[in-house]
Amino acid sequence: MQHYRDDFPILGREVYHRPLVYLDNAATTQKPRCVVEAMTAQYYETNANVHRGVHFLSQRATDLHEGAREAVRRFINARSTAEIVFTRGTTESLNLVASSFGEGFLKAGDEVILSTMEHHSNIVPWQLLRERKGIVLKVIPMDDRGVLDLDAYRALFTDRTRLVSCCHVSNVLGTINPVAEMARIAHDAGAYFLVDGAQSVPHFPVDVQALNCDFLVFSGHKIYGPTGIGVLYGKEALLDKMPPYQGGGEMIARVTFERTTYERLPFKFEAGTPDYVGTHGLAAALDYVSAIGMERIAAHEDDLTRHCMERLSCEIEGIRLFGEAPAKTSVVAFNVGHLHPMDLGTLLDRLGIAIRTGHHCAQPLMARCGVEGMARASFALYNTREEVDTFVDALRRVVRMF
Ligand code: C6P
Repeated sequence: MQHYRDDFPILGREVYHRPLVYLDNAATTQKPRCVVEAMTAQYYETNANVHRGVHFLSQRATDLHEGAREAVRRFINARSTAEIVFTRGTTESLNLVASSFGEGFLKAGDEVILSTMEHHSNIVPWQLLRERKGIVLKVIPMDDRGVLDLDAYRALFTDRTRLVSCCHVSNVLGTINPVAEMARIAHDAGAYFLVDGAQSVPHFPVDVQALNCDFLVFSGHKIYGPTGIGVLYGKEALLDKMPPYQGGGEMIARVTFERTTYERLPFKFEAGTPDYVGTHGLAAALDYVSAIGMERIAAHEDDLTRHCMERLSCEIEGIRLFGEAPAKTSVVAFNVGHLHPMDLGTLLDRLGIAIRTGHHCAQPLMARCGVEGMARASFALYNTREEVDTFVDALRRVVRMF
């Protein structure tokens, strides 16, 4: 995968006079030239608001925007573009479902199941709903390796369970949850299943029909696309029954002061001018990774993850790795002895190595692991074994300083 590095200009830069080793890809990925150029070209050559004008530029911009929707549909193998709603990102997609599904489908006492390893974005919107509607939240426990307890999961269902909302891959542990099986269990119990794909869609092929999930959410910026654009996939029959999320232009069929009727899917959920340059950039990113092949990307990142975990566990005295599930990818979280992860991150940064430290927006998971924070290295298609080696060597050096 080495030669793809040239597609990412930022990887050639230095920080503190050292070559950049960027290992914070779970937070956001770097952008290939083709994505930036597609967006620049749109601003320079095809900028006009979409779905609104009869003029040439508006028609052309609309074609690009709707073409991007088709690119997303193809990428996750949805049945129809009516099932692809553009949002600002995973967080907004989750808020949309909590708000709209919550409004249309949930009553006081109804239950939503989450897991111990959820990102705050898949916890707080449900808590806000709990405050508004009096729903009940239940949590799937996990073992010390970071594997969800499926027996305990089965036991959580009651006749009030309406929805399970669970990450496909944990942004901290890297655990790949068996969401197809979990969705089947939810469906057998008469509940819907939402997959938070923020950390899976960028790393391996995700097929919504194969998973048979009811919703899937992800962010463009974690899959080499621009910031500020994301996706909500929802089964058409379900989205169709859900009330609008926000009101405004674009989502209406007809407005009078007495009554408003709503547009068909997916536009019912897309109030206001969409980020049509962002969608075009996202489509360029999806084309880019598709041309490389998601299976190849997955194999490469698995190799980096294994190599990193092996070297860390053999060579760093006092290391504690978080997340040792058999099915795991792309993320390696750790602490070393009593060293503060922030100190590790700061000293590694001085050596040119970018990792993330802190609670990773998963404080309940930190509590489960008995820590306040962790250090985390996370990989993308352009990372190399040499970079992993540079990181481990630098960490050895840093640890020796204490
Ligand atoms: N995790 C991380 O460094 P947004 O911010 O909306 O693009 O994505 C939110 C989100 C939701 N679910 C999961 C599993 C995630 O990993 C994230 C984002 C980043 O781990 C930023 S906190």
